[in-house]
Amino acid sequence: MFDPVNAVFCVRESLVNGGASDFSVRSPARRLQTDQAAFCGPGGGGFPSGFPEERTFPPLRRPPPSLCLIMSQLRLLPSRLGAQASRLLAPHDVHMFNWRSRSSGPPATFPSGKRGGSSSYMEEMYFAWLENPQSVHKSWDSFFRKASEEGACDPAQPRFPESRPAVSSRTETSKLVEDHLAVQSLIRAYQIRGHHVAQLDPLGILDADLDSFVPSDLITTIDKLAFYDLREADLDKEFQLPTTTFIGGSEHTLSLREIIRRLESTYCQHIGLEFMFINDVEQCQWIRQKFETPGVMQFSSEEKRTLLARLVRSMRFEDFLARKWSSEKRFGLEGCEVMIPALKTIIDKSSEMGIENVILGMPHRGRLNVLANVIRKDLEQIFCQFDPKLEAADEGSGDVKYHLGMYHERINRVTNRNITLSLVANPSHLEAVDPVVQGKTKAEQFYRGDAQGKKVMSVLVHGDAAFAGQGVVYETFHLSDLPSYTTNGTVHVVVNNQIGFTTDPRMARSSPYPTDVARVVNAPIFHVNADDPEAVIYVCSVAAEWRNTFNKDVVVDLVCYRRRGHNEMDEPMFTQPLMYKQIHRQVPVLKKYADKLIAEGTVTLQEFEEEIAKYDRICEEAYGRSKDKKILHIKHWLDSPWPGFFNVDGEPKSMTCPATGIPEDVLTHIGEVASSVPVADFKIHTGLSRILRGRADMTKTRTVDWALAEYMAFGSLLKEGIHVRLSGQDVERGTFSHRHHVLHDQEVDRRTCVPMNHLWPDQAPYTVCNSSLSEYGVLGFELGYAMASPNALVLWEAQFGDFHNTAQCIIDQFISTGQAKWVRHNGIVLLLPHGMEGMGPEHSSARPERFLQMSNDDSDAYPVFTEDFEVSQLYDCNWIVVNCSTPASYFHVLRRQVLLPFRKPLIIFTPKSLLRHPEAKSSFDQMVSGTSFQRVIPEDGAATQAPERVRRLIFCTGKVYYDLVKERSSQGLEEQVAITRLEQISPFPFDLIKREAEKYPGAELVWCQEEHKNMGYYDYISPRFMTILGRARPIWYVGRDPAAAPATGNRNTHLVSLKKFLDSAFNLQAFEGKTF
Ligand SMILES: Cc1ncc(C[n+]2csc(CCOP(=O)(O)OP(=O)(O)O)c2C)c(N)n1
Ligand SMILES: [Mg+2]
Repeated sequence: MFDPVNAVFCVRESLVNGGASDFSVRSPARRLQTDQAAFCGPGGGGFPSGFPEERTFPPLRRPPPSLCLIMSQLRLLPSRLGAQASRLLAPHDVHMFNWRSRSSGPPATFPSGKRGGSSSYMEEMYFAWLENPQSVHKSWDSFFRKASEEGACDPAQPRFPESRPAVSSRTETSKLVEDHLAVQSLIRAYQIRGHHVAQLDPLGILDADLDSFVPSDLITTIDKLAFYDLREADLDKEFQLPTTTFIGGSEHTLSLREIIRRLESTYCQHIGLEFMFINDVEQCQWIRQKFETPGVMQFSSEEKRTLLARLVRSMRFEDFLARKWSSEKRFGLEGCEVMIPALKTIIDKSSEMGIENVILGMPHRGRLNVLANVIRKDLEQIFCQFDPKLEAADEGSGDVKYHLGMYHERINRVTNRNITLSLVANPSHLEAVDPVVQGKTKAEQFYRGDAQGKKVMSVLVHGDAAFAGQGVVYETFHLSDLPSYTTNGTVHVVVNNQIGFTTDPRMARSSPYPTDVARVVNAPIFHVNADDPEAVIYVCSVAAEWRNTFNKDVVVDLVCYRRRGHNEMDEPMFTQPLMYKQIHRQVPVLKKYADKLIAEGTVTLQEFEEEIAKYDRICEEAYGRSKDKKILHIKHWLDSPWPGFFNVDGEPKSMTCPATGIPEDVLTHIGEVASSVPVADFKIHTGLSRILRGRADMTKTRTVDWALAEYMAFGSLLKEGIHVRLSGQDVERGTFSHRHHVLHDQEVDRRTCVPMNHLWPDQAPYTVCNSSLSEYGVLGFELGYAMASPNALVLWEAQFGDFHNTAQCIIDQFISTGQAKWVRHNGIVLLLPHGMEGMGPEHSSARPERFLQMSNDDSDAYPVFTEDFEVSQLYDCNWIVVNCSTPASYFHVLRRQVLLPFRKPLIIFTPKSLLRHPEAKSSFDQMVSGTSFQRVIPEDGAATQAPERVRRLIFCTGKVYYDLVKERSSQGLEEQVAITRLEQISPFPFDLIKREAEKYPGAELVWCQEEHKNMGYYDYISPRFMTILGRARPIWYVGRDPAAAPATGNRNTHLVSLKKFLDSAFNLQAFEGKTF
């Protein structure tokens, strides 16, 4: 059945949107021109020639002139609404326009038969009516009947009568249409802009959107009706409701008065909805239905009592801590106590919808409360954290209590289903944990085969200032819909206490709301006044339902306040005097809600008091037990346990460094697959065919280059059931076009093949994924991914090594320190292309000095060389730093990473020119069973024949080795100068360095590096050499002079400085007479 009011709305919308109505299937810009001509232009127009639909479009028929007139009036409406209306409508409409022009068909909610072409809609209905007046809605019937009588038109007549209809009836008809149109746009105005006037601030002093401007198209006073050319007298007229609203419930018409009342109550009370920018009409409809339908926010008394009980816990927990430890920092939740029931609702609803595992990330505010009342960590363990006398039982330096993580499996009491909750430990650095949580969530989904995110989901809690201010939030949002990074939707909860430490939101952000960043991914944003617990709970329930229906992000903005200072020691009146005067007057939400429930008879005062007493008792008892504790176990705060990986005491099951070589037939098989296209009818680029032929040749001759060595490391681990994931910018091909892990069919669009996944039928899966152009977000993500399981090799590759510094926070706060702070192992691998190759100050240095400076092995302690020195050194270190000089070395260190009985982050400085260097090849002999990673590769040439006659022993690492060898050969110094490579720089191979130095007792010891002296490795190796040599022999420096920039931008300068330090390296008189 057609519906005239909606038809009018369609026409109106198409005009306002520049033709881009929700249900158009044609190019909107064109439609505006062509359809107008078709209706009213002198020759009937139609589509311009060449327009694809030209051939199929039916011959033009004309509606009667009275309808033509109405339609042309409708087109003029935006200009009549005035510039202000156009301005207000513009941003959204432009959005719609863009979307529609890309759309391929009408959205499901509007069947094309019903809503086919918007601006010709009235015309379509007219012809439908002509054919059968019963086929259209009765209002259309009477409308056309009247118009026909007035216009006395007969569409079968080719000529229209000259006479115009009577002015008065024409005006009446136009007015009817215009009033309906006005009501449509009024409804739409509320849907788009109602949130601007919603009462979101519990304090009633700030507008949540930082703007007191009231949109002129919201009926906040009766005179605003004039905006729509409506009058007070129209308030009691009935209007047809469009299908784009649900305010009518089962009613199809409502009086204007009731329409406004219902819109006000949906959009302008304690909930402010931002969703009309979403490009998917079905999703918009879903939200409209959830919030507009009358009576949706009704709670049973059982639900209200549960909510009250949860508020009691939230509030009394903070009160208890405040009573017991009044001068301790805890970043209490007071002012946003509702966050606890809010999170619990999200979890309950998600559990109801099938979620079994929720991974949370959150900052300081209210964290202890979440641990106690959401994750349900034992209260006594929380209270122990307040006892300064307790001794730490675990290794590591630990962390403050409001950064620790947690993992808990339990029964969800509402749904009676199992649920696993984990809160990821995080540093003080706000929002840094966001991508880490997403990575862990993705991994958990991957291991469970939960590709759609139906079992595992993430929840991120944010502060208002941090959410708006920290760029990593944006980076994380941009991962949310990428196939290899999506977690299929996250529920974001913002604790919007309208302050960031001492900074007012008006100084902290330029966007109206702190949540605007979420708009980039079309996430709906639900603002809610945190002093209305029922509104909060409803919003959270819808948010969880949204996530689990559409698998997209959603934001809940809890607009609240902060009752105390930034922490419990702070005086907020210094900087926010007026705000805090109001806060001191503010009745706590628990009291307000309890009063309400008592007044309405849902609970009695006595029941309420008993609930409080019960929880206070629970706290007191736990406090009593906590006082008996003598030892603090950080292991109790682990967010990602790895069952079965360690022994029952949490120690490695062995302390051996396994051999990393593999059988030759495995090497050969991987080499063959790496040089093939394992699927039929797949045409690869000819250049790539050449590369694959090269790999085949290498395999036949039992050699590998860098890329093939990497292939063999990954492939062999996959064979052993180890999942491998390589992520980073352009990693699939490799920045230097050497890897080619994804083959692209040259003739079929988007047809690809990953030969690594065709190695063995029962192998583990390999994921290689080009990331978004982010380092902070993506490295954080991969770190989180690596956190989920020890049985995976997870690698992040920087495009060039120096780009890692935009992810410095992840490196400093998580990777280098994670285990010390949170007793959590992580085996992430960073591949950082590094090397001075005349490419300028950027792209040259991966800044090895920074990683080495953060290595925790003691430069001054002479080590005890136990039998397991190599492995125990690895166990004790905070990370491993290597610079491999051969493909075999790279192969072994990758394999060792997974075969070790514990996990440590591994930093690998990877080469650029060595990728194709003819000398940088390894033989299968260096990779077969029985071989293993060599931390140091000693000199094996002529110098070893008579070591006592060697004049100089040069130690180096990485690519400079090849420059040194070439120079030595050109100077014919092979017998006088030995060259030894450090493949593992940290932990420092004291034992092997000692052995090497002792092998050449008469040699001068030189450290040679291509980096500038204040960079690279020198500052790290120098004191360690001193320690191991007992300060008896100097270690001389050869390399580039100190500098501010890591490399010169001038190629000639680069070559001159290279020559200069190579000359010094082989000038055997260079250090004569010098003291150290
Ligand atoms: C990246 C980063 N910069 C600065 C800080 C210092 N800092 C700690 S809390 C805070 C204010 C946070 O405000 P908001 O995000 O609104 O959270 P709230 O404390 O209000 O809950 C600041 C600036 C930090 N922890 N992290
Ligand atoms: Mg804040």
